[in-house]
Amino acid sequence: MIQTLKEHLETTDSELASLIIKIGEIAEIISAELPYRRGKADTKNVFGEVQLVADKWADECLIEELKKTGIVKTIVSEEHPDIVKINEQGKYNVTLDPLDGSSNIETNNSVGIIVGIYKKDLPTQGKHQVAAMYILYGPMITLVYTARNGVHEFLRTKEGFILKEENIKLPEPGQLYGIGGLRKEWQPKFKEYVEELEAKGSKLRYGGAFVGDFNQVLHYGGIFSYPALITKPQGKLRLLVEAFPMSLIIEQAGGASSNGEKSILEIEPKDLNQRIPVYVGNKEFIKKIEKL
Ligand code: AFP
Repeated sequence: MIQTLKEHLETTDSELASLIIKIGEIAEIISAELPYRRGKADTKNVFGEVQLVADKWADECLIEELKKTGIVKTIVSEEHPDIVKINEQGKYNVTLDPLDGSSNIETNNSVGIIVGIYKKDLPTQGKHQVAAMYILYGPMITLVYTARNGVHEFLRTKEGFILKEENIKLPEPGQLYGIGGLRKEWQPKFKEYVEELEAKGSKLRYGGAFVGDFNQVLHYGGIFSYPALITKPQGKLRLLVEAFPMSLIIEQAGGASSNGEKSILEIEPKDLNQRIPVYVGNKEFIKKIEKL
């Protein structure tokens, strides 16, 4: 029998459920607009990256729509240098990567939205998230969420988001690896680790959008990493808007997250725009990384 996202969220706090449902609805609006918003904007984001019209628009759309809910207090977005204050009375603080992997738009490869939801004020450790989710625009639109009750995946259909897979657990043994950054920039020990994976028959799958690459690991098992690089020891991914939500999801799916030393969820953020080396996947893969 078909189960909708709303039905699945019936036992979750009603305001949190409405927020997750709302984000799913906004994601559909954004997806429908992507063909018309592909160009480059004449601005850079806080990380000095040229923004696309789509990035900026997705960000504005999410913020405007979330304002209307009345339950969002603040938002930390990849597109804003500071915390965006929404409603002092709001109950939730939200982190947004409004269009993850946006450089994939031009080639029509995967992009998506990554969201973390907190009751605590931001910035705080990822372990305080009450929920995390992502929406993946691939051949289909899927929504993956955890409200700390396991990881569940929904598929966008004419009936709305319907349950595709409940309580996803990372398959054992993990099959894939997807690693960002130039190979010549990887730390020597990490390079050896990857060569070992290759020798054991792990398959490379890398698409250049965290949402898409992560989703493959969730379904096939293995490891996704944007590692510490020789010239960029903090890697590329953003702690608050990218690493924290995905770390909660992977840990809820029975996997592990690490910055090379400990669970990413335990890291105390020093600033909103901090980057972090990311290693997420099956526990046994991540344990080995921590031993390097
Ligand atoms: P964009 O949003 O600029 O496309 O960056 C995407 C991203 O932050 C993350 O989604 C990917 O995992 C990573 O960067 C890809 O980086 P490379 O282009 O260096 O592979």
